[in-house]
Amino acid sequence: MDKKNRLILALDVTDRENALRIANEVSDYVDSIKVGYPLVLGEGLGIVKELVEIAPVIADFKVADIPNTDRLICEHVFNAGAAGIITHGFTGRDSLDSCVKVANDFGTDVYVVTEMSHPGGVEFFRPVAEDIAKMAVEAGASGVVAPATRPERVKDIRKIIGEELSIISPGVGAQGGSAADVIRAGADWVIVGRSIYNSDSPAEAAKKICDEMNC
Ligand code: O7M
Repeated sequence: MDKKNRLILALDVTDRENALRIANEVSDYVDSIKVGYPLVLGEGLGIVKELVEIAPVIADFKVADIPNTDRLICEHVFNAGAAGIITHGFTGRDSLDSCVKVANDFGTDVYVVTEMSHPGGVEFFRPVAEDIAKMAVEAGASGVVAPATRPERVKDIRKIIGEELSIISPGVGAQGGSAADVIRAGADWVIVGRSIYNSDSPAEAAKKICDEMNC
């Protein structure tokens, strides 16, 4: 993903019309659009094919299954035109390897969730987040997902993964995190949903976040 705006839109609206309107309005300010279950369950995987005409798409299916099922999910998503996929890591190295192999075949990216941004994200993830980050490096993932709500954890995870992998970081705005703080802590991109798509002017909201990050 080209690092121009450092902003990834989390497009968690559920209908095609709003999705395409918002994506078009913010396209100058985002490097990628993250699409997950809310929109794909609402409109089908075909929405990815439409959105890739506007910006590169990261498919957030938090893939977490046995290697064969993970492979099938990744193949579907990349055949639809997604440039990247988000996977869990707690399912183990063989499952992650399966996703990375498909991504390498397509020339696309895999991002692995380390610790989640919501309060419950510390309950089970905290003790294993750093091991998952190490595994992401060893498996050849493109990057990891780490919480903008806890910039100190982004710093910890950056130390583990080094400079080669990217950190994409959700939790800015609606969840209380600051874009500038988490970029300073070592994130490459912030992922922002509600603060943009619920705004009366998604473009202005996206521009404001970009300005905060000096991009
Ligand atoms: O800005 P928001 O809070 O409206 O949206 C944040 C988006 O990031 C939303 O799509 C979440 O599903 C996602 N997300 C988190 O909020 N926290 C996490 O720990 C991980 C993700 C995510 O994108 O995982 C890949």
